[in-house]
Amino acid sequence: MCHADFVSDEKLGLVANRLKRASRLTILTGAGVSAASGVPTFRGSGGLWRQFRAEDLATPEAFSRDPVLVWEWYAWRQGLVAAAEPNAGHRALVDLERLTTLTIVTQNVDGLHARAGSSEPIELHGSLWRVRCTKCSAERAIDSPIQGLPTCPECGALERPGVVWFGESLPEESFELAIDAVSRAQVVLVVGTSGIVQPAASLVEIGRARGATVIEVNPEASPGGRNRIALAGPAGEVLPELVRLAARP
Ligand code: BV8
Ligand code: ZN
Repeated sequence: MCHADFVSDEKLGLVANRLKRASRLTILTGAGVSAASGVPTFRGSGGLWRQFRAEDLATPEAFSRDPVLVWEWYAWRQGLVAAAEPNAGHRALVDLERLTTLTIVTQNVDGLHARAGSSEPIELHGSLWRVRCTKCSAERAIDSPIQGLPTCPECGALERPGVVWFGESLPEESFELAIDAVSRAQVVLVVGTSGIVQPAASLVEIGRARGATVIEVNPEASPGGRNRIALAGPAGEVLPELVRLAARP
């Protein structure tokens, strides 16, 4: 029984069977899958930092104008995520990986899918846990929040967060892999995204155009809207229930 009783058992059962029958499943996640871990979403109530919106700071212009302020924002987020744990929604996707062939395509930069144990999530927008040199592009992984302004160990120039900012192109290889994953999927499961940010949001339509069934897990999913099966509940509750039902013999 879905504790929060957001979605009827009958509907969950139908969707779980659909997931079970899919020989290929692609899961597109956004900030909502990390909400239960205490990581604020971008456009939800807790998404603001001081008086700034993500679109104000996550841009090359903001960084060249005030790298200290932008690095303070990213260090704050790195601290939040470092103190967070993957939640039941992330863990359910790890369990689901044992039941069927799936690919996770995430817009999130928090690294929580990988920390939960999902294999090779495609990180469309990069990661909080990578930094890149603004001069020689040398990239390195970090495992704790940045203090002050980081400099490149290779050439000494200023490093930037290893994420994709607004106005920047997505890593070509990642986006190609994501297009391939939705194009070959029988089911595209969309979890915790407002579908505002492009080109990530277009992946759902690409999947549907190739014949995939689209299922959405989101408290704000509109049952009748956008021709998809809507499970209007929180990922941390709906996904574990779905996987429990799909795992039944
Ligand atoms: C590109 C990394 C062009 C950084 C992010 C004008 C100028 C330039 C570009 C544009 C423009 N107008 C539009 C664009 C395109 C732009 C864009 O889409 N803008 C939006 C704002 C309209 N896109 C870009 O700029 C992209 N690049 O277009 O390049 C180009 C082309 C050719 C050559 C050169 C350039 C780059 C976009 C990537 C931006 N980077 N992140 C960082 O994180 O700091 S995007 C950022 O938003 C995050 O990655 C985040 O994941 C993503 C999407 O947000 P969501 O994940 O959906 O989160 P949101 O808060 O919106 O929604 C949360 C959802 O969860 C809600 O629906 C809520 O109901 C639900 N929820 C809440 N709780 C739960 C839940 N669901 C389930 N369970 C719960 N418990
Ligand atoms: Zn360098």
